[in-house]
Amino acid sequence: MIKQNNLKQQLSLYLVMGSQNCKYDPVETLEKAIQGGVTFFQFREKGEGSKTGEEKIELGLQLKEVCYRHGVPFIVNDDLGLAIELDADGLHIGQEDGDMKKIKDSLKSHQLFGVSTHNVEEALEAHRIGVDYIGVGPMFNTTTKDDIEEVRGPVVIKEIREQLPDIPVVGIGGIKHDNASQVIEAGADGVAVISDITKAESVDESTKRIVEKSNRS
Ligand code: 3NM
Repeated sequence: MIKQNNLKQQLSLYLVMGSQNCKYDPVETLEKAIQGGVTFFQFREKGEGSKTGEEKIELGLQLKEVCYRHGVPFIVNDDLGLAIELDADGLHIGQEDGDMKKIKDSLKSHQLFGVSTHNVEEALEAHRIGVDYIGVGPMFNTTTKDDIEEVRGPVVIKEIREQLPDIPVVGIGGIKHDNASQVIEAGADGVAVISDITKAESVDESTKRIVEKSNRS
């Protein structure tokens, strides 16, 4: 349904979030973030304090409902079973989350497949497998994820763009309103953000600020 055509546009502000990242209620946080301008959403219920089992499924259903009401794609992080069970719009995995090709083949044809990459080699491999989009990180320092790779910054996006001019790309890691434009200028179609939205005092204001600052114009 949402496959490909306007994917690059839809990736412009990608909120990645689980309940463990939120200052406020996660359903309210997502609602406010979408009002503020979020265009793509990934349910990443992972790490300390995150929900598991039925609670995770229940939260996923609620967040999916918010996305559907607003026409925002709902992507599940890591958990193929959950992506199928919730009939999500797609699945996003990291480099260590299993055999990429097998996972891609397990998805339904309408489901998008995104992969986290950190350098040109990983991006080329993801492209070879036929992923719909890639995340590239970390752009900047972050405390949200402990096991990040070396920070090389937006230059990695520039390098990937030289090899893969058309692949949909988002930058991730430490992106905030004051550095988002560097990621877009390096060639990304969008920015993926956790804490600058989920930990903000005002979720919608913080989201709007990122939208304003990351505009290409
Ligand atoms: N992946 P924040 S960095 C989920 O480098 C994730 O691949 C990364 O959180 C990568 O926006 C990251 O709060 C955390 O910095 C991003």
